[in-house]
Amino acid sequence: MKAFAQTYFTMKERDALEFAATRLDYFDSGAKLDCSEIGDGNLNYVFRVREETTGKSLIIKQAGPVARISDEFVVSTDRNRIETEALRLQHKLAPGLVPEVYGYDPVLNCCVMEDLSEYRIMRSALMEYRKFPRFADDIATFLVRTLLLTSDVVLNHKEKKELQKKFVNPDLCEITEDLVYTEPFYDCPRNLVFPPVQSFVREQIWGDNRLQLETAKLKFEFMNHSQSLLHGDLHTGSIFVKEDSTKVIDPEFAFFGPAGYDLGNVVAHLCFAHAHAEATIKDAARKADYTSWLEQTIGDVVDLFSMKFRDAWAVHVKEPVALYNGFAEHYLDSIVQAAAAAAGCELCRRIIGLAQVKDITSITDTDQRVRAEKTCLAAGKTFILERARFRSGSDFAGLIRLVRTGGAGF
Ligand code: SR1
Ligand code: MG
Repeated sequence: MKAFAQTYFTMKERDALEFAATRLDYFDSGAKLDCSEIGDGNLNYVFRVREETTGKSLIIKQAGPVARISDEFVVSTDRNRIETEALRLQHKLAPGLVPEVYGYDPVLNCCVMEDLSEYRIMRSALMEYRKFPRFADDIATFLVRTLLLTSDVVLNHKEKKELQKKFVNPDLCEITEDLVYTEPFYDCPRNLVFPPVQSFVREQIWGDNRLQLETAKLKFEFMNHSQSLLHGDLHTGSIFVKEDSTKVIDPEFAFFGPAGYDLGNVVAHLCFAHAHAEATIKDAARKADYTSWLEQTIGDVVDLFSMKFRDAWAVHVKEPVALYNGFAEHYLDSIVQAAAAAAGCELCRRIIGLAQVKDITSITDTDQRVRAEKTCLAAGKTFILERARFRSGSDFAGLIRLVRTGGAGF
């Protein structure tokens, strides 16, 4: 890619268009292009540049110096380099499951990549009660390949440490340490608690020292367990879906952390979709059908992850001590338990903390929203406190069923 600017500036639509027209060898010279900013995430600017006549298009994603959600978050624009490198590596490890990167500009901190306009953001599609039959299998493949193949049980230990250097991501890790592991578990001024659940939160979450202690342990686990290269923010807004295809986007939070974190995030956001469906589908049969599909999908994601993980272990793990009898099971069990804990923290933080999810905030009926929020918090708390008992897909799906029917003791 040719250099565009000597110094960084945040692009507007016309700049992104000029960048695409003059600095990329993607469109024919003289092509009539249009550009729109389509980003709806918390952090970055996303431009789609399209040639009207041919329909050829691409995406330019630029990191701004502060987060879009709030300029309280001053975040290094180097996160775009991290995202680009993560996408390139994930593309190699899990072909077909991430967009193709066309280029990266180190001055403007922007990444040029494949446009996935024919896909939908999974969160919005789930909020319209769509089903995606390939999803569980695809995401399990993505998780196993990106997590196992970047870990010390597969990589040469020095190569892994070299790789780790590229993914030191202090600013975005700090966001997770604060927003996921710290603020939701005390009465932090930055929290956004829906007033009708305030007393429940105060009693069940902030008033529970046992829960706080476990979240402290999990925070240090997140910071100190450099097991695998994580996506780091694998919610349903970071996943594009079609009936027959899945693409994972947005790995700017990538760093070496505990492998269960990504799996737990996927589970948590399927739980939000479940809570949304429970609250908003009026017809009982339709509701039962869709929530059962989500429960089945939660279970399948976990079970397919475990199955594919064991298969990939047999092929890729060469480290002699990892081949001792019983070690593979110990390793996998601890990832699944960590996933339960991560799902729990994510469920609590999206209800209590600053960065919330539309699945819940869009519920207009107050009683239904209160019920949805309490369900997520109750499930989240159980995932954290009882993480050691979560092993199979049915353990995960079973908790959601139990909490929904009021059988979890809250
Ligand atoms: C300040 S960023 C808030 C949240 O948005 C991102 O997608 C991450 O989930 C982060 O926690
Ligand atoms: Mg993101």
